Amino acid sequence: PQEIRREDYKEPGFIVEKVELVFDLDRDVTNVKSRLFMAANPVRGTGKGDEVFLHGEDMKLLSVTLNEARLASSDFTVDQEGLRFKAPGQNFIAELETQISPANNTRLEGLYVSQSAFCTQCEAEGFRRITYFPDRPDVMATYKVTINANKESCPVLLSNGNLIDSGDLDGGRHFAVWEDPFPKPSYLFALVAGDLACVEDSFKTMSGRDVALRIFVEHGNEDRCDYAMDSLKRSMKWDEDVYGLEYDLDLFNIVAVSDFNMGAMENKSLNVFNAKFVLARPDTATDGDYERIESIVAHEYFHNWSGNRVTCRDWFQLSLKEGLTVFRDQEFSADQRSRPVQRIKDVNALRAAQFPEDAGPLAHPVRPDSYMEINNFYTATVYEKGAELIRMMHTLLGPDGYRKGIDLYFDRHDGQAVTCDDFAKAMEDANGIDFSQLKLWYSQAGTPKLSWQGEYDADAKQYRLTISQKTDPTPGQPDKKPLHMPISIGLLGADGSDLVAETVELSEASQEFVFDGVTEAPVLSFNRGFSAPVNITTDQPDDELVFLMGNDSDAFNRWEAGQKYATRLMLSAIAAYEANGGDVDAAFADEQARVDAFIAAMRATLTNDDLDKAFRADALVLPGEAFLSEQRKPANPEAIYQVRTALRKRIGQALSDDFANTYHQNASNAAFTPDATSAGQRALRATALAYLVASGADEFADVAVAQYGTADNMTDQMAALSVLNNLDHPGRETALADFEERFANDAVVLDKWFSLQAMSSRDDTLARIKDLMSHPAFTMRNPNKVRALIGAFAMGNPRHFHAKDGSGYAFYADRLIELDDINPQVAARLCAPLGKWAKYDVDRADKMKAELNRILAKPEISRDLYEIASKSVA
Ligand code: HT7
Ligand code: ZN
Repeated sequence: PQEIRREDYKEPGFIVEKVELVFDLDRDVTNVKSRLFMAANPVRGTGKGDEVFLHGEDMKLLSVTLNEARLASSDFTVDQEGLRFKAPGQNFIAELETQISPANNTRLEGLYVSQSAFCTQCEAEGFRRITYFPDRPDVMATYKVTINANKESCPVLLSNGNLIDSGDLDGGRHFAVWEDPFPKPSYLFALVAGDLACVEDSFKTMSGRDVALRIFVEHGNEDRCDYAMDSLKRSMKWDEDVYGLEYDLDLFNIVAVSDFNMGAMENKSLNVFNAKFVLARPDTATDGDYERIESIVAHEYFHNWSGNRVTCRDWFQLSLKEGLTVFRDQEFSADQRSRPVQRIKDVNALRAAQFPEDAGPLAHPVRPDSYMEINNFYTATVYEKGAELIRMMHTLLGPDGYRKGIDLYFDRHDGQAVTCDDFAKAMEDANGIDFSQLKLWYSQAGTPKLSWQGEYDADAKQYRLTISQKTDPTPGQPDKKPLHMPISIGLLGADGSDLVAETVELSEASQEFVFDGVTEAPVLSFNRGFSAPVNITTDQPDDELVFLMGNDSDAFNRWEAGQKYATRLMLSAIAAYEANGGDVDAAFADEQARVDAFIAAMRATLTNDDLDKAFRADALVLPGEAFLSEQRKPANPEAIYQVRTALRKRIGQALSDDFANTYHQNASNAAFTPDATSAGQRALRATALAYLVASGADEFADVAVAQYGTADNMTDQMAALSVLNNLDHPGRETALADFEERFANDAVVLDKWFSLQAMSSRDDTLARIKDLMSHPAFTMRNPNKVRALIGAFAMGNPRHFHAKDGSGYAFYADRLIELDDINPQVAARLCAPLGKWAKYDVDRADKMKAELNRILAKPEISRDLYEIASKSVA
């Protein structure tokens, strides 16, 4: 497959001003007629006789008509990429008639069938599977869409914009006509048709307009839409309050579908969602689910401005809309819930997905320079690191300067398709500053490593801080430049108060900052709030970390200090475990004093009632196995698992009374509400239960069994089931069987059951997964099922995925090969875990590479999977 390069960007030769589409919907043969009002592009100087190119893939082309004259087959050419003909003039009307087969569309790109409903997914390049069109985001047109369908099976007919006509047709069919007044790129087109239930509400905008809000779901799910609807209304209000941005149509629709490649899609006024990010009822959804629904509903809604009103010039600019919109949804969640807890969650996600990506074979800049398949670039780097870049702008400019920049960006570019440079320029112009060095974050891949050295001069009452930065080479980028970044710091006095709290701007490879008036030797709190997305290599003494855990006024860094201490402790124990041949008790023998000090600090956090419960729950969770793997080379998954499990056991035993108190004190008889405070209480109680069970005392497994049986909400039930899941306890099978029976017909909830078993630390896990593949509810055609069972195994079960005999790798590669023929996009997204071979010992690395090569040898491998597997094996 060919690489597409950012530097080769050319304006379109011809643009489309208006599109009229007519769909005759049928599961097997859908007829699509399109009328394109086209014009030569003055910027390119094209005109009559020049070649017009329309993208198109996997369709049957029935006819091409230009200015009402049907073309003979010799007047156009069609290949695997699209259709070419000569322009009949500067302005002309092109009419195309195509046939597609939605029921056979297992890729879930373009028009497909989910359950019995028709739906579309056009980002990034799905529209070219519906009709021939210049399917690129810088071609923006208005759309008028007519949908004809069987009235009984498809009573609901939806597209973007406003409904302008509808009525009955012969033969049991009916039609609806939708018109979207806002010019949009083809990736924002959507169509949904099916027998769906509708939940309705409304929102009054800041200028007093009433907007009808509708959520469409499968019949029977109407009572699971309240939280999504409430989240939507809160998002609309927040965008008005914080960004001054108002919704621009009188209708906003959300449709939940079961088969979806990603989380959700921001099609103009017709968002399509993976059902798991809409449906929630206390007995079916956990607090984590509620939280994700809130943030994804907000994310898609925020795209109405950051993505739809102002869109991307080309797909290399994807972070223009995604980085900005992730930052917006993170801030929305921080305002709705606890700001520090939200930051911890976001940084955990960044470290779990983006830092490894930036350190591996698939590393790429926030604004990539080339791709084979754009679907492979919906990555943690484009999304999460892109959001960190916007966050740094926010920190450097302050809230007012940031808002000035945002206002200018939307004023200047409303209705346009623009670049990341245009965004940065608006920020610069509104604030009269220079972001040229900061913009390197767009183009330079890799996570910078920072080290610091502090020196206190008691006589001068001065603290000198030297910060150095270095970024390791990444594929294609051997030399890195120093980056510009804000570093928030605090200098703590012995009583724990801030002697200094400031944000400094690092821009050189090594730079000194001097703080005057520091009256005593301070403890440094570095990179507060994770102000810059970097790794820090300086080791701070244990006692300073304990001090920060108990005193830092920056809650994020209180948590961070605990994570650092725990990581350090576990890394030494892992090294000892390996050195002594796998004796976990011996591994901790030399660490007793440090373990005791750490446990005492954990106890102080657990019992500190001044701290938010959600924060305490987070602060008590040890860094995960995947994170620890990133800190070791070669990573030894068995040693990591054994040491982490042993430390949890020690903490559970040492703090057994405290955890038991916490568990009992945080029981609640009140009816479930999904608010952050109640969720924090449940999270703390779940953490206590997990440690009590980890302590190994049998009585607590019985407590978990009892909790599973009596809980009136899914959060408490899953908390119990997750701890039972790793045990050899009869209660495990009984609870799993009960869960399966209760939710046999509930796809979204049953996925939790598949995932739990895929992530179990028990030795029979892989055999169980193989059995579960023949479960009646499992199918490789549904991405949620594949992610729940197969994806969860590779990403959530490092010990078994990396089994020494290579059985985990072989099983996984078989599934990717099978999946590639069904849904290449999902197959490619799941391939990354095999690409981490360089982190492991030679034996494992060879086995992982052999599987990648086996995948690459697959006949007719997709472009999607080829790109990931070939870059990973290199
Ligand atoms: N902008 C949306 C991305 C998306 C997507 C991309 C490729 C293939 C399928 C997809 N579904 C959704 C989602 C978002 O970031 O809001
Ligand atoms: Zn998005």
